[in-house]
Amino acid sequence: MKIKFILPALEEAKSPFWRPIKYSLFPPLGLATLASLCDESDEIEIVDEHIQEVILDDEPDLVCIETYITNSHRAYKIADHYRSNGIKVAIGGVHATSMPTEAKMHADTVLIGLGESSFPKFLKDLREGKELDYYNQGAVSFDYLPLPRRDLIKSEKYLVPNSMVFSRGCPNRCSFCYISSFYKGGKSFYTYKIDRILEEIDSMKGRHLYFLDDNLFADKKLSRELFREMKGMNKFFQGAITVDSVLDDDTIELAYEAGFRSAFIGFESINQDNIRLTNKRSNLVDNYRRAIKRLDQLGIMINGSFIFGLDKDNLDVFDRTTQWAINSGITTATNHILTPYPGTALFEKMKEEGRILTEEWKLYDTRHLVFSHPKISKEQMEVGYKRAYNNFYKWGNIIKSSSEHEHLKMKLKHFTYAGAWKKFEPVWNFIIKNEQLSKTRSALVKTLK
Ligand code: B12
Ligand code: SF4
Repeated sequence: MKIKFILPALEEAKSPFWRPIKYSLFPPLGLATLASLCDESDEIEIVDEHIQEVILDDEPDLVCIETYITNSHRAYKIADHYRSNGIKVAIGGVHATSMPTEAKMHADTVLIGLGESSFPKFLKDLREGKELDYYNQGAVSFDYLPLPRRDLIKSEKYLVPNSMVFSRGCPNRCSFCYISSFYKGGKSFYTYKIDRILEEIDSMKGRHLYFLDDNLFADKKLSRELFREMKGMNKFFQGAITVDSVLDDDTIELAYEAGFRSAFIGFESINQDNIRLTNKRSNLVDNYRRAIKRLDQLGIMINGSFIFGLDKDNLDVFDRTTQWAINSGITTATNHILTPYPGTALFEKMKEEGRILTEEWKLYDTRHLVFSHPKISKEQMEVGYKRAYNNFYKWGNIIKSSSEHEHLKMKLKHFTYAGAWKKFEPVWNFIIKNEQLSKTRSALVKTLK
């Protein structure tokens, strides 16, 4: 069978605000995972619209499309096009899982949740001509899965081709997080076996790795074992962790010894009343400073993630949070306007309270206000959001924030990393256009080292 996997790009890909470097970071790992579950005889193609054009006048036997909330509009357009030509379309991914009935209007089959068990079942049914309209995730095991088909990915087009996961989901249930929607009703946390994880790491060339796990330290026993095994493998890696997991025990030291050099941390808010609203139990605002200091002393940079628009926020939230991040030596900031993704506890609550202003999913990109806030208007929120980013990445503030670190090495790392990420956009665009991204990878490793 001829199978075409597509990761559609969000509308923004055509807008002047498009940042090519942001979307040339990671290859479509979910689709490469699904491709590994096809038959050897299948002819497979993976198309990532973020880095290439989607040719629509071909005639595969099956088109499989991955949806996130912001690309769903485009995903449906592509699906409608193929179906109008009589080609079978299957849709899955985070957004289709939270809105299966909506997705079904554009697909022959909707696969809900993780595809590791349902996708092979669907393929078998399809080959026998008895495929269903919907497939639920079913019982999933990660024990004996083949490695993702990275050979089908255009690695040279990505800054970080070596992305992988060794767990899926998270045991926590923060009210705003997609976890509460994607893993609804079942287990919300799965892990791979240690041998399988090491095999996957070994299979990838290069020293840099990015773990896309939602929460790298969620199973401390497993991560500690992994980090002990990775010591001496000469890798440098990045990934997401929680505040409490930095302080609990010595896992963070083990991670550092294994090559962990940059942590994505969801601080979300510096107001504990807000944190209480989100049910994010891993965050105690009083612990933030201690966690940051520990990471700084070890030599691990921080990408701090912040949410604006939680109910206890006032108009001063943008400047206060930004100043706090600068004074704390946070290397890069990822800001979001609170976004109630459909299917989450937050969305349900806001819907019940009549606060959802629009269900235009394109606007659920964490840059637009899509619900009514008690104290901040839509315009104030969106202007404040932009101002927070602009201020954080002003040269003066990058220098100030870099100088907050104890050691010179961290000061320099911070300055180089933050500067390269936000201040050299035209250079990145030039590099991407000329297909030279792979040449910048050694510079990334040097900075992380
Ligand atoms: C890497 C990543 C990105 C990367 C690139 C995405 C890529 N190339 O894959 C970048 C940086 C570009 C990105 C950007 C954004 N992202 Co993002 N991203 C992720 C992240 C961290 C990992 C995705 C991943 O690879 N997962 C691992 C693979 C193995 O799993 P998977 O892709 O989900 O695929 C599995 C299943 O979903 C299912 N499946 C998926 N597709 C299909 C299709 C079929 C046919 C079938 C059968 C099954 C199936 O089976 C797969 C195997 O299990 C996820 C969070 C997460 N941990 O998943 C967020 C996430 C997907 N992103 C999210 C968001 C909001 C965004 C942004 C809007 C953020 C922003 N403000 O800019 C943008 C816009 C993205 C867009 N194009 O629309 C949200 C989506 C929420 C939602 N309800 O849709 C997530 C869940 C993060 C979060 N915590 O909220 N992102
Ligand atoms: S700890 Fe992070 S990944 Fe886990 S549910 Fe909360 S926000 Fe989501």
